[in-house]
Amino acid sequence: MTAAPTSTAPLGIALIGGGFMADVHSRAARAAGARVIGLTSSTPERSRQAAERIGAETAYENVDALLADDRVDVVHVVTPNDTHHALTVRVLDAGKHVVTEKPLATTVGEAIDLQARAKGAGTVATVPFVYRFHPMVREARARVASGQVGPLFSVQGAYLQDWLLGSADDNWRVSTEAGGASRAFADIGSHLCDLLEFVTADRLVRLQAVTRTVHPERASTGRVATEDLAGVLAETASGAVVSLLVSQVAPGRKNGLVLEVHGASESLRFEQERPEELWIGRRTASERHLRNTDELHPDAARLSVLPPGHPLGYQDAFTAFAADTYAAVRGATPEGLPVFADGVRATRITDAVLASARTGEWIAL
Ligand code: SOE
Repeated sequence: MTAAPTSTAPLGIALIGGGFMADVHSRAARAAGARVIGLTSSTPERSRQAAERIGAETAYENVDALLADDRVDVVHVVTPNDTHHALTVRVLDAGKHVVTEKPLATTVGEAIDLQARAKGAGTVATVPFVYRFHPMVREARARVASGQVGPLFSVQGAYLQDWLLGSADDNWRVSTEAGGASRAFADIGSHLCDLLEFVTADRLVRLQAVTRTVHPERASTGRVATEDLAGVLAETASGAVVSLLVSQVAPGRKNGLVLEVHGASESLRFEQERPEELWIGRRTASERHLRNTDELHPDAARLSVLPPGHPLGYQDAFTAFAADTYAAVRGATPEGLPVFADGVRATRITDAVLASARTGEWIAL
């Protein structure tokens, strides 16, 4: 069991990985009060460049050097998906707390293995399903929990991007070797399903899916086996009917995550590109509910760290996630912290989507 730090000195964090997400994680870590000690990337040269870019104190030669540094309490693993399992095992073996990017692993078995190892190590082990940390998501969740929305009839969700629209667009995520068997669904469908289950406190129990690879060849990957888009029909434990669309080839959509739930009394709609709003649909009078600290449920108010009219966004959600991870390292139990069990859940849903797309069958979860 890794002991919680007793001093109130800032926690030391380090990153494995030097891409875009290293920037996002390091900004969040600093804003959450941690000290960004160092970083290591795929080569010593890249480690130096990335450490300089994010302003980390140390560029480690390799992962061993990072793990040997006693100043590091928490390691953020922000590397390509195929490396998550092996690197996270090493972090846990070194007795450090860990944040591993989603997907937690590229197979359900490896994700379960990490969950078991984290439990054995007694460390805090979290996965950045950060959209949970928008105050208006917490507001939606509280409204469902309080019964204001009523029994759920249906849920409609989408997560649409266009950064892989053309066959010339490419990225390591496209390759099965680096990204895993699923791409669009593992990368962003996982966020959507996590948010759906988080907001509704309902579980997907069975699903049917269709996937498409619209570009069978891409510039540097060559032959592509991972999906560009997925359509999912599902049912929840409470009997709600769910329809989801996930695509990385939807022109004009940048990071368009939308979740709309329909209950017997109210509908709720959250759009991650307009995170300061929650649409509350009623048969008589619908409203655009803006973040307003006086009116929010307590869990939403807790995350509402700027006064109304001073917009919070993606990076703030990341900061709140980091702050709650570090609070857990210090022994707290923050509400709604996404842990490795949630990472395992996402890999199971992704697996079911691929299995259904392959067989045409409904898959039970
Ligand atoms: C790219 O699709 C990406 O950066 C995802 O990997 C993130 O999880 C998502 O939050 C934004 O889009």
